[in-house]
Amino acid sequence: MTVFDHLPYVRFGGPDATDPLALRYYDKDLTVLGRRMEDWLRPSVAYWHSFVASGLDPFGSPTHERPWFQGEPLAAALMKADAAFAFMERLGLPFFCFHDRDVAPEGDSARQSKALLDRVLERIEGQMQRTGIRLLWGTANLFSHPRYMAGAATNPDPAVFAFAAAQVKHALEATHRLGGRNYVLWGGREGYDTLLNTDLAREDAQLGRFMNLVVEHKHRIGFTGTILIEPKPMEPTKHQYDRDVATVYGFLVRHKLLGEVKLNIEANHATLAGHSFEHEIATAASLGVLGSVDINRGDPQNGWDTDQFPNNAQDLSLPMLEVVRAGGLGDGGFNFDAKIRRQSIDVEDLLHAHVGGVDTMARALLIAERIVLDGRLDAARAERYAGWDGGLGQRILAGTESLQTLAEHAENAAPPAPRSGRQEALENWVARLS
Ligand code: XUL
Ligand code: CO
Repeated sequence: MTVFDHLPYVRFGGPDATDPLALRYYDKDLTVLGRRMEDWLRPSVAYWHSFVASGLDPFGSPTHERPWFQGEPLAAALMKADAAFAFMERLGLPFFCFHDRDVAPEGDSARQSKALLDRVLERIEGQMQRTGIRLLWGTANLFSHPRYMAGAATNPDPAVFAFAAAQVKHALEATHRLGGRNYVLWGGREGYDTLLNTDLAREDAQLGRFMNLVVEHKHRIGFTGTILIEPKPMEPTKHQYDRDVATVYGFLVRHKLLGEVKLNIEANHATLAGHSFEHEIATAASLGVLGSVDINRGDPQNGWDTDQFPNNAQDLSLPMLEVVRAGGLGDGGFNFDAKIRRQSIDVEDLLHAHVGGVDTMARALLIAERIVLDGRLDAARAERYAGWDGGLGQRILAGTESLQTLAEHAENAAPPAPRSGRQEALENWVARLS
């Protein structure tokens, strides 16, 4: 028996359904732009937010009661695994994601922690077989334990680097064992709180070496999934090195990791960096490094990572359009890196959150489909750049023009006439299709 056993199995009921836990839009087998809806979205449950978070905040104690929050740690972890799969089975989404420390307790040594992880993996493997739920990605928690307070790979102490390396080795092998499709590195403590004690050049070199070691080990063990870095500009540290997509791209180039590592883009991390979510997705796609998405939303009035479930399909339609334009996420997916609020203390709240979240994504995908099928947005964009498709534009890009020849061209031609960007007309098209 688990605490989730009394929850109903979530079913598709269509837009007119009256059951609050029925799906209105997420119809996993519906064909959207030639692909099943589930294959576009590949939704995933985050083990940490759904089964580990307790409602604890900087001002107050845990509010969510779960039986596995107490008792002998290994027995509690096994109980948590059974409950997690009972929940996910009822929800019916295809994937989950986890940190090593979400699923298994930390032991007294790196060796003991690995043994504990292996014990729980056995249970998780059985549950995955039973339910058919797959692993989107695994990761290592390199930020909670005090040993990582000054960073993991970027720690001033190489012994901490080695400890983190051991942890990532075990978590990567665990991900491989469970058939995970990606492995994520989020550098929560890879940054600084003050420049007064920080050597930026050393820390960049350390982080670059660490990522190269991870890639080397991936190939050594035959893991065919994708290594992903998750950008975030700040929180928990004042400044994090993986600030945003463009910054991480520079890091990949600098450390010769291009082609080996892609990005996991999170909505609320994009907004923390002062970008829109769609900007980060479009930037990653244009640079060829779009990997996966952590889906959530921030609060427009708060400047921190509130990790709320998405609930506004119109807001999400432009990020979704960028995913569709990129041809989808490949082996990636949309992982709900989102948590229920501290006052949401009934287990039903967790189901409502995911049902609303996945329906919002489905609605956003349907809006993106309408925009693509309508075609006016793409046509307007193509027309805007049409000059670059022939004559002068092609010669410039091919490198056959010089400042000298361009000056001659400009001096002999009539000055170019400004043309409207038509922003309001385009915004109206999108709004009318939403
Ligand atoms: C933290 C965050 C993490 C990563 C995985 O802001 O997003 O949960 O997704 O470590
Ligand atoms: Co995340």
